[in-house]
Amino acid sequence: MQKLTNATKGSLFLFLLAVILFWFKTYAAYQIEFNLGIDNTVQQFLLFINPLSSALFFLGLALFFKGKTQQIALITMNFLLSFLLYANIVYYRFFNDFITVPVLMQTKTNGGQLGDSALSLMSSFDIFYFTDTLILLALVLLKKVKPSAEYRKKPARIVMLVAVATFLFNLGIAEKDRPQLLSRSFDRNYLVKYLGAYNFTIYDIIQNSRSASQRAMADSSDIIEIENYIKANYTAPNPDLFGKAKEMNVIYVSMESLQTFIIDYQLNGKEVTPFLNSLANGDEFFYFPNIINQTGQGKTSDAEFIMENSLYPMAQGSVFVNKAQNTFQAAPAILKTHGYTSASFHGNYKTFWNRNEMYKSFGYDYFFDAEYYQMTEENTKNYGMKDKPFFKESMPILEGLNQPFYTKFISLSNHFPFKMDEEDTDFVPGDFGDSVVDHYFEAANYMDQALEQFINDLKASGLYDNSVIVFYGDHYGISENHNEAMAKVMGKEITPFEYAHLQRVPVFIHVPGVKGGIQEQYGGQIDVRPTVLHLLGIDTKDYLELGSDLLSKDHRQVVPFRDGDFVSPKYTSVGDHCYENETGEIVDNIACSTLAEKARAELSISDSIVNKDLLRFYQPEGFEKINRNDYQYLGPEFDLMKPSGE
Ligand code: GP9
Ligand code: MN
Repeated sequence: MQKLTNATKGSLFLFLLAVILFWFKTYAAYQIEFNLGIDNTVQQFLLFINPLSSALFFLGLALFFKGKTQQIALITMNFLLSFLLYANIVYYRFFNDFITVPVLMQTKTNGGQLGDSALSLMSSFDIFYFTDTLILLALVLLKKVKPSAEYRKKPARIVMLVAVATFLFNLGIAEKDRPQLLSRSFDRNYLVKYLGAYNFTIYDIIQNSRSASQRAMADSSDIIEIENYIKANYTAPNPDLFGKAKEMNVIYVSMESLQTFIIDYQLNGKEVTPFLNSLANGDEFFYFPNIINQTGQGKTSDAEFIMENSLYPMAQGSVFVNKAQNTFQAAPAILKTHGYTSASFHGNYKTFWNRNEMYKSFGYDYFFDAEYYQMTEENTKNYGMKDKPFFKESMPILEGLNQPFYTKFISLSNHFPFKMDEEDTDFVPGDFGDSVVDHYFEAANYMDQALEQFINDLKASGLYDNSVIVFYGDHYGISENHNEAMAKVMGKEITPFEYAHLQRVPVFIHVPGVKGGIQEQYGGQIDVRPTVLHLLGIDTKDYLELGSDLLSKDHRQVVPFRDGDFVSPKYTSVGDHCYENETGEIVDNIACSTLAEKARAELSISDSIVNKDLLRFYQPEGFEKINRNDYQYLGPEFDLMKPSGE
């Protein structure tokens, strides 16, 4: 320290002052402006320390200069960061969301819209967010701190090292509290909460530039081969069922974490899902017990993507998060040209899984998110609304929609770690020595009751008789970490073959006036869209999709998982092994090899479409292109549709 000249001390003083003021200001902004949903003390702690690494890093860059330039660099950097923070604050006041690169790219819509009201979103108190810049400026202008005459590398480098170490420390704790935070990147709120508003911006810039370069290298010739493949593999509809639900409403329900093994399962002699069992064994619904989930890291959002686009999700990350700006020809958009109104209902906030951006590309007219529901303490658990109040409060909104409508309800209660509030269940949990598995039964039982309540309400409203209703499990609820307990549940060892078959998710389809029943054919979530569109009398031959109608006699039964494994009626391929379904025994790989090639080809075609944004080069006949700018989900106060009770 003694070696440092006074001038260096002065510049370090100014730097440290800048860091501390900036740090505390950012923390204050988090508390005052953003609703980040802090659940525990680890998150509280992370929120507090997360501005530090970026403050040290960015403001520290100034230390690589000397003299006046150093002071100017410090103040400029401080101003730029403050401006970024403030821009986020103003944007958040209106959109309840953070600024992302795509948002900046489409200033015409978001920015333009914000432009009109930006002034009304600002207040004189906001000068607070620039006080540190002003203090630094005053100190320099009044010559209270002298500029450092010489450039000293050492302190600058130490500061950079400390910044990186602080960031890694921050990231380490965040990953522990929320595994796969960066790779799954499920919600901007979470990234800001764990890593900070500035680090989030950097992360967002990196993600977007990666995505943009893939897209830029593609051109319209890339679509030709794909179109040929898909059209050659088209599955013609079943003529007996085609158009049986013409012009009827569509109601999808995403059943959180529901796996097929639970259907007809009895725990201590008691059915876990008596209502769904009655549907599975009755004739009002088609019941498909052999549909596998094809989701990847995007979980619920991947399931939504597959169901509505009949394409595969991404191998890594969530397509909802990474490709929301792409051109899609999703079910709501297809049905729009047939006069349908579309809406998604979900008792969680709209930024989760970037739904509010992706739904624009899908052409959703409405998105009824948490803001439309009574998110009281007793109504919510974990990510949001409990299923019973969720469906209850959704009913009046649903009844208010123009018909025919295409709707989707995303349930939440049966979510990891599954434990229910006492007042919501009297179902006795399992006793398999694994809390997650044990509580899965009570949560699934609660969801079953909520679905029964929903169907009863649909019957009472008359909608049951003119709506196609699709229930689907979104993805597994119990991961392989719980194989030991699951072996007890299933009464057999969970081999890789058994685990692959545990990836089955139940699919139910009700078509008014059509007799249902059990449909044993193998299929994937990818096959549901062509099945439903054909029931509605819309031929899918012009769409670039990879699914095949489950109810057609030509239905294709080689069903790829996202990782390239697959299930087919005779063989199942997992990793390097080929299993015979009948025995569950490993057989020679030759049996699987042709099928494996097919599975891989389909995945790679889908990956090309998604990664290179190829649908922008393809115009299906009669389809009206979606313009994302026509859609905004601004919440009840901006919508014509009012939330229930108003
Ligand atoms: C959150 C809900 C759950 O909105 O969809 O997401 P998940 O963790 O299942 O992907
Ligand atoms: Mn889910």
